[in-house]
Amino acid sequence: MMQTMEQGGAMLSGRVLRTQNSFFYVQTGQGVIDCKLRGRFKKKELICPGDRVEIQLLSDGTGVIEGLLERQNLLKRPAVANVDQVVLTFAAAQPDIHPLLLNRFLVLAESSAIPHILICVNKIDLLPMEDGRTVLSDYESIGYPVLRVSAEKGWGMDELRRILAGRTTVFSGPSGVGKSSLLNRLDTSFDLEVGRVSEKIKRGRHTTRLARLFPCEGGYIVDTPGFSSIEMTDIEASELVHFFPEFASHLGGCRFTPCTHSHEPQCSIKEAVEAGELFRERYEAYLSLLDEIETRKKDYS
Ligand SMILES: Nc1nc2c(ncn2[C@@H]2O[C@H](COP(=O)(O)OP(=O)(O)OP(=O)(O)O)[C@@H](O)[C@H]2O)c(=O)[nH]1
Ligand SMILES: [Mg+2]
Ligand SMILES: [Zn+2]
Repeated sequence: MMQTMEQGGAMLSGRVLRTQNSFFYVQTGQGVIDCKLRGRFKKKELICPGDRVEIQLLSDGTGVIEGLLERQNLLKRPAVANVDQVVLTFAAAQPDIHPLLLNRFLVLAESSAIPHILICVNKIDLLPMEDGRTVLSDYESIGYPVLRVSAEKGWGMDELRRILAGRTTVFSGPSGVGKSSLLNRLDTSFDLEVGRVSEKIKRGRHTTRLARLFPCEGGYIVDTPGFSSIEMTDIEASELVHFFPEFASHLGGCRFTPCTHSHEPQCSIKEAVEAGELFRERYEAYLSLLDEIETRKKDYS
């Protein structure tokens, strides 16, 4: 028994940086090791970037993933495990910010139990100075930190670096907003491919294809492919309101229970919107997403 155990190489723990076909690139204390999966994993578990794993080192320098450590959380689109913070990246222009899309990304991050959610507005160089300072200030007032940066000019990079220190940070957002450009600006050795925004439709070209972790500032930053839409597939209508954190203090006073805060009279959420205590753009996003979830339910029943 002892002998068979000793035949295997050393066990190491590490972090999955990226996956490609059946290979997993794992950062360990001994560098990045190309790993395959032990057969028993193949069906049951899907290992994704960000996962913490145990690997066995083989004599040829490659490894085999033997164990998957428990996840703190999982961001679903794109799949990244053990995320400390999400930086939802949008562009001040080219492409313009679509409030509903921004809110979809916010709800997705809230529903994935990511501890810190920030908004980053890139391409601030495309706006007149005064507008640049206030873009998305409404979101700041409800508690989401907003960073206003320019990858092209290098503006805001020191602040970004401070935020990244020691954490695993996912940059997500639509295609063409400059996620890869920002990462390149933080560390030129990443040398990530950057795409042009189409002149005609003002959209990105989906240049980045896979989520990938890069060591940075004592933590990791994750470049991800841009999404033009995110479906609310795993969210129930009744829980949606809880993913709008600033609505919480206005809950509990509705006449009807349950209340969907849409068509019901004497609804404390609607009253707060009318009184200007809740921001209408957020409430409208809530209604759109609620409608989408309810329609989806009808489709399947
Ligand atoms: N004016 C301006 N353009 C920028 C800035 N940052 C990025 N760009 C341009 O925006 C375009 C898209 O940049 P990418 O970094 O490929 O965008 P992305 O978010 O990684 O896009 P996907 O990988 O497709 O999701 C490129 O033409 C960049 O040069 C900026 O700060 N200012
Ligand atoms: Mg990219
Ligand atoms: Zn209500």
